[in-house]
Amino acid sequence: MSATVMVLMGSANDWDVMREVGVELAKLGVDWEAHVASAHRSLDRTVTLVRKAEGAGTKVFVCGAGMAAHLAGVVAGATVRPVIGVPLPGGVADGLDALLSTVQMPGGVPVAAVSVGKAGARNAAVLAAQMLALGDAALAERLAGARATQAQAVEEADAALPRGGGWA
Ligand code: RP5
Repeated sequence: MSATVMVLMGSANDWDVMREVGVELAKLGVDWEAHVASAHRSLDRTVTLVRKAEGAGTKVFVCGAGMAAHLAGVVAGATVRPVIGVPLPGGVADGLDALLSTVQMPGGVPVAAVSVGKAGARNAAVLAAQMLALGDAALAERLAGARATQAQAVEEADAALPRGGGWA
């Protein structure tokens, strides 16, 4: 049995950003596992890993890559499970390059692209949880709770601002 969400990244250097996927999934009570698997440097192993995981119960794949970011697309070609791509900064155009690679999938092989970098890693986790919540009422409730907590934090930040004349 493999984890419900499999997090893949093209390089160990991507972990600083991609760990945010695990942090967010753990908060939502979704089990996950992470692997370094490169579309370019270890193609055969990547495809084998994905096919095995699909057979062993993984429901959603989250793939982070930078530069010529082909990992999410390669994974999408190897599975019919949903694939979410996180474009990572660091290339010559600092993430715009990876974003363009991630969003330009040919018709018939979708990758859901999220924001570049840490915000994208967080959003990939939330989006994966939202997909899983379609068949899991308890997870849907936890997602609603997380949204409420987030809204409350904005209210608290607003309330903490100094008002008229408080800047001196
Ligand atoms: C991509 O190339 C990886 O996802 C990483 O973001 C980038 C650079 O990899 P390293 O040279 O740092 O291992 O495949």
